[in-house]
Amino acid sequence: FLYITMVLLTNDIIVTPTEAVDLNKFKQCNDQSFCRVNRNIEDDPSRIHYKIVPSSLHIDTEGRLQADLIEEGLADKEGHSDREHPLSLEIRALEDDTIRMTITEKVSVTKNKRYQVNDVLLPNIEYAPIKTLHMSSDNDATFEFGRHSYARIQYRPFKLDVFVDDILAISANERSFFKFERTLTHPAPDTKWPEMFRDHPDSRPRGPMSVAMDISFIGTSHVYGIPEHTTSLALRSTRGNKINDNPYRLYNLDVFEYELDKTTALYGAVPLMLSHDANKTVGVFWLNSAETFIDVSDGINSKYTHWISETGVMDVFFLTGPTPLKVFSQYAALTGTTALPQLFSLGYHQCRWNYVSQQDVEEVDSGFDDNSIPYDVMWLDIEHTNEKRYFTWDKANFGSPKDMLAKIEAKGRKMVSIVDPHIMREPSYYIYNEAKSNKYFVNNNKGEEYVGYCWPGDSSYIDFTNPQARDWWASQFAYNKYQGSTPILYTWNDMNEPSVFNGPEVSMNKDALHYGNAEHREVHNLYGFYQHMATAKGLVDRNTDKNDRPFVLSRSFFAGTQRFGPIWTGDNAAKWSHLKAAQPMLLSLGLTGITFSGADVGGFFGNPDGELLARWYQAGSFQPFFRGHSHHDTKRREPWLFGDPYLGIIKAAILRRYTYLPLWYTLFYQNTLTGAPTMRPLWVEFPSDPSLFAVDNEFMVGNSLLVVPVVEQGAKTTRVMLPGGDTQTWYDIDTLKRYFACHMEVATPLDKIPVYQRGGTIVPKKERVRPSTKHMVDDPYTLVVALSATQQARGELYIDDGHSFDYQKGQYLYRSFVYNHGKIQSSSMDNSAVYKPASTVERIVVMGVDKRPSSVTREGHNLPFEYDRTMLKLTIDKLYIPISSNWLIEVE
Ligand code: NBV
Repeated sequence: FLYITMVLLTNDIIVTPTEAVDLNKFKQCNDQSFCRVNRNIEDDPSRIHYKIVPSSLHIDTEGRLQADLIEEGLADKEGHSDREHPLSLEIRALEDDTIRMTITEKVSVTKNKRYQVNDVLLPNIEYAPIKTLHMSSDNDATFEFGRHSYARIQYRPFKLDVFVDDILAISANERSFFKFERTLTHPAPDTKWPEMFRDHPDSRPRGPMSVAMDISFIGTSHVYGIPEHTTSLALRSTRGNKINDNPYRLYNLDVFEYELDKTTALYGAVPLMLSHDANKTVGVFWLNSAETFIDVSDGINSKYTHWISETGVMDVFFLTGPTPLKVFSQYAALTGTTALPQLFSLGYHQCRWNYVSQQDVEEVDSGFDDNSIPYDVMWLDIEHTNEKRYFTWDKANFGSPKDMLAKIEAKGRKMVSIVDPHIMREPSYYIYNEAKSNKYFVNNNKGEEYVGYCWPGDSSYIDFTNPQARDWWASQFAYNKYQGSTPILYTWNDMNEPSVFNGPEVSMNKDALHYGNAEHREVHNLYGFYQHMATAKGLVDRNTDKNDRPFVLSRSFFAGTQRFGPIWTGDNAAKWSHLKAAQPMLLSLGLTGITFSGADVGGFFGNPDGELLARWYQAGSFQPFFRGHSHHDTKRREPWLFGDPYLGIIKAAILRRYTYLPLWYTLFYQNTLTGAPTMRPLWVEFPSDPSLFAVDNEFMVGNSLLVVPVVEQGAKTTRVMLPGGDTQTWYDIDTLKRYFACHMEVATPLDKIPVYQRGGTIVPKKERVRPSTKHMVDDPYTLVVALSATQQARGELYIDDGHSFDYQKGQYLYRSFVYNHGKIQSSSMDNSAVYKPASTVERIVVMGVDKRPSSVTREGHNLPFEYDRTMLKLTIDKLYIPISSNWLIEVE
């Protein structure tokens, strides 16, 4: 017994090798005056109310609504005291049922203008002029926008109500929490301005400049989004709860050993919140890159939220849905959709900190072949460099990178190397030198090169907010610059919050200075976004034909990051709780545009046992970005190191991922058209069922697969809920057994992850086992038809060359498959698509066929088929019909 206890204890110690995150290292709302003054506004009876100056309200020649906003008690005319220049309010309508409200100072009293986020919004946003303003009473005016919405502006106190289909959906400043700390023009900074956190001073030379407002979502009890946090998908209240009385924080940080179920900040930030109820889905996008806190609480028949940003202009978008899919496309119209990934990047990625030498790389690579496990990408972490000088190689262990890359390429695979934003301050390092002489580094508050401590020791940080610095950075990926790189080497940007080991909260001082004299506090949440942007550009530009889609994984992110590449959820741990937390985290990211995301499979810190690792592969294989990764202190965990039964289970999970790649690729293409996430909460697919609104232990892949990851240790059974009305059918993808919507307890031995295909869908698959995606290009397709109760189903398939931009010139194929009462038809969804792949439809499997067909024919010819009476399964095999052709098969 004693022995067992000791083993358990030791194991425990190995699983959690270091102390959990020290929350004292990180700020809370109360540690900063900007958050405190705003958050306490609720209890302040003397708080200032704002009003619109009615005579100033007008629509300008471009259809923008404009007005002056002043504090209550001031005269309704301009020319009051200095301190109180009016604020200017502007509201614009967009083409797509969205309005944008911007509030800023009418007169800039200092030479530093308030920061307005650039480059996050797409450059070609289409505005639709607001035509008329109805003065409905002497205290408000209304205007219509979009197809089904209108807004009402109340003058006194100022309030904006947004109506969808005549129902009040969003109310801004309903509770009068609006606050706009005017830029002050003291001759010298006020003594109250500088603030201290632990031993880190923040000089705050520009004084208090916060912007804040309350926003109520009416008629709903569920809000979502604002990643990155480790809480549930449906956001919980942050007020009136003694234990969790901390607002959600958006401030990109490198949090060592992060904790679960916390509203504290993590690596990335997307200030987009969605609300959903059985009648509507709407969204609010708060475009601000400074530190932001968001309180969520329960209002009367509504969800209250309170948004507080440290500085910047107030720039808010109201997205009026009214369906989940409409909100996704409205948000995509603002910040863009996911860059279409290369097919290889949807395969399996093998990473570790570190694969230590070329030989190590070769051995791990061969291990996959020896075990007949496919994989696509081998990753190199920081140790591959010459002492953390990025863009260089460690001579001793990676002396001939081109040979190594050539061997990987010969296998049809790719590699990724890490390139962090901190640069070793060493004059003989060419990157440092060039950046220094071009003045491409961030400066400290005295205007000298900012120095922080990171992996290379004393480091300086590229100022990616500077467009010239970005171009210069991009040019470093040219093959003649990045010696040893070849076209199959792609990139990983880590530590780009940015992480500064000796900085406040392990990040950069807020009074550091960027391009255009912007303070770090203004641009903090954009730092990684801009590095990601510059790196992706570099990977495109390095090829003379600029025709290879980039692949860059970033840890830090912001709204719009989806245009540059995937992100992952950083340093999780090999714990069951972290496996569980991955689902809500990835679902939240998907709802806010960043659908190409994943969590380190196996957990980064600590050692998973075979069971946890196997369960993690099963879950990860149904998540968008699928990469195994581990910390250098952990034991090696390549799939074959665990023996039976784990190897077989992990292998089956990876193989299954590869069979579903046609579905994943199609979903990513569809995201480029619609913005809809590939991995979705159930409520997106079943929007009128309130019992699903908080579900985050199950998720959907597109509209077809329902996945129930097993996240409990030793789970012999798992609770499964199959949603939909009484007639909704579901098919277990392993047994093909048909179920109707229900709750049930499913046996989950280690080789079983419950996954169901929804009746009414057709899923394209490729079923040959190959070493990597490159070998699958011409492989034939299987169409898996899951019939609805009314004997119908439909699905789509997108194909292109998998790697170039030629699809933008028509080199693709978008097919539709429809099954309708025995007729299966394939047709083109898009006649401008001209791609002609060599692959064919080999097999059609139809699930839910109630009786044996008497015949199956194509163009009058009989086709052989098999029918399985117990499984209600019809198989039409060996068809080999070119995937690009139109056809009709009849089942009678
Ligand atoms: O580069 C080393 C690691 C990397 O493996 C990990 O994925 C990143 O999230 N990196 C963080 C820095 C050190 C973490 C303790």
